[in-house]
Amino acid sequence: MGRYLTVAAAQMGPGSENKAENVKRMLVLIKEAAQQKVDFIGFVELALTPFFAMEVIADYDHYYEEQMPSPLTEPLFKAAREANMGMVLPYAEKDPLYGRYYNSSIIVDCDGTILGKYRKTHVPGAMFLMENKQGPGGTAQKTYYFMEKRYFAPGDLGFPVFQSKKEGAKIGVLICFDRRFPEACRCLALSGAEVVFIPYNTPGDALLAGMSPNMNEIVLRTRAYEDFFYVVGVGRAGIAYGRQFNAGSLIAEAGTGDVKAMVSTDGDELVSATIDLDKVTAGRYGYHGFCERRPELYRPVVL
Ligand code: CDT
Repeated sequence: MGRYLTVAAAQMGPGSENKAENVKRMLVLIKEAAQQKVDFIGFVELALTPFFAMEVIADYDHYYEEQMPSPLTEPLFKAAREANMGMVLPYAEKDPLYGRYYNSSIIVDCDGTILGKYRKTHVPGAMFLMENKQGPGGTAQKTYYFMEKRYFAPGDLGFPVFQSKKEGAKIGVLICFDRRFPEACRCLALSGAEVVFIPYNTPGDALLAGMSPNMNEIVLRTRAYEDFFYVVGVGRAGIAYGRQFNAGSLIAEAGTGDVKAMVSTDGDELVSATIDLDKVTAGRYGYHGFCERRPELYRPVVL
């Protein structure tokens, strides 16, 4: 008898400035997930707001939540709990004690218990990105800043793994840019993560900056392959701030990187798949060779 879990990626189009509107759309996605008997649903990075890091904004305090659940998010907790569904809920966090801001995600179990929090570790900073494909020297090139460093401190919670009451599933979370760091993913694998939720906001310009338009899919599937966990990638879709966001939410198979499920639209869409958690440890320490690791030789990776 395996340990099976049905997981879902709740992709969302551009976020509204009205946070309650975003919550309404999320409730629709939870309702759909309940109909599909989903055990754990993952939302997109900064699900409660627009991806405001695309601009320099003077007044931004209103984007952040100081507590969870907050009055705004209580309906999400209630709907998920009533559907016996766990939830990965990414949001802009203000730590009231220190007044620091983080790009975070709360991890909520099927009975509404908060299992814990993850704070995005790798925060991308101001970068010049080319608006056209000609690159440096091109005539129509334009630059912009990717402003996350203005709005978020680097996460300080490491790479925790959370255990759900549902099948004892071991759940990890990385947020967007984090997925590009194999070290972060390997930390989760070595801590036993069986399924990793990866919410993201990837604007098209980031893909033009010398990257393949397939970058997101390649990275998500590669992490599932090399770290032998299931990946639930949850993307922002549609056009916002004049830029096309990547979409492409998918669920990738542990150990192979095969796509188990993928969205087909460029807007709000739920995609789900049933995963076999028992496959993970067996495969990781079996044919995938984790027992042959030589950490004594990997010192450069941690310096
Ligand atoms: N949100 C986020 O972390 N986006 C990064 C792009 C950074 S490069 C401008 C990503 O990896 O998609």
